[in-house]
Amino acid sequence: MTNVAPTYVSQASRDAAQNPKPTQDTFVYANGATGQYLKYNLALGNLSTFTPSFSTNSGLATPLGGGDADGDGLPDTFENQLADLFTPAYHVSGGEQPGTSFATFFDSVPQTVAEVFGPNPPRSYFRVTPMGFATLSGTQYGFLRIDYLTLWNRDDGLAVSTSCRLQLALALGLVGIPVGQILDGIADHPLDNERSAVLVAAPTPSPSTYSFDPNAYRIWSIYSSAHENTFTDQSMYFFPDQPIPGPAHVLLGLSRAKHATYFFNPERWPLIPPIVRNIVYATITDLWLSGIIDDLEYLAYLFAADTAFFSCIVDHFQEQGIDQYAEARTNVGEPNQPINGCHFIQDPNHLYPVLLRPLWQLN
Ligand SMILES: [Ca+2]
Ligand SMILES: [Ca+2]
Repeated sequence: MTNVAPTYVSQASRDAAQNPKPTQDTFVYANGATGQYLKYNLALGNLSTFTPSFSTNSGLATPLGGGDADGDGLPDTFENQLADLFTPAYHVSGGEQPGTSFATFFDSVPQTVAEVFGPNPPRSYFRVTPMGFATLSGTQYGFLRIDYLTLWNRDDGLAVSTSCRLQLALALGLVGIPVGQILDGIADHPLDNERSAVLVAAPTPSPSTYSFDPNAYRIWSIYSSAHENTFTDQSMYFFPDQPIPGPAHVLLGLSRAKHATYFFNPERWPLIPPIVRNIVYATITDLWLSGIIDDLEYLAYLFAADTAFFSCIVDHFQEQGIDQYAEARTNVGEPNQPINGCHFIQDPNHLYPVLLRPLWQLN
């Protein structure tokens, strides 16, 4: 008797779905200000190749201030100008629940919502912080990290039906992963601090001194945070072939309800990590090959895995057809020296550890 796997009608679609191609075209728009976009290619490990797009004019002047209010050695004026040169343009998903919006917060801990705005246009906060120096090809560069925060009053959670829960439990039960923790991680909750970040660098005007000329800086890497530090973490890094001069504004998609940040349209983007999905499919095949499950059970397990991975536990996004710069952009200062009424970033259960978490390491 030969082992021939029973035909499964959605095999092809499953294979395609395991390596979904982000819909690049979704983010190529004519910009009202300049009509210009620059494109960069990248290959990102086991993720699909995709092409972030950039526009070149944020169209909003950032208020300037003197001094160095957050005490990090970078003048306020410079921080604001630099952040403005690279501020993202956001595609905010349609279909948010009424009342779910970008928020401002009281100048205190714990982080507490003061007012809500939008979600159109978005509202953002940023932090510019020194990272150190590195010498490449005989030129010393000063590196800065810019966090761009999109802070919501709440996360409405991923809608997971009872049927979806059962399919997920069936699929993950095969490999001994309890679903409770995953479902907790994608459940609704008050507050929703999301972000992207940019690593920029400029040649130093003198040894180990940062340039305070914003126009001298270029993007070396971009980070998009999605379900950061959870089982379903989909955060990604983009490393351009050549550093990107400003002004350059990466276009980001913010998923519905969860507000995860992507370089592309994340509609139906699978959240269960590829390695877990592959182990589940391999296990199903092994069980069938060794005769532990019969043809019917084999198909039932495949159906459960397909449904759970590619229909249930996925992000959602409704394109509104516009990319928008944040209407208000506020410099939060540093975690240990907040400015502009942003002491809420010191909440130890929310932004404080997030802002201190390293995103890039200089060698
Ligand atoms: Ca400063
Ligand atoms: Ca700063």
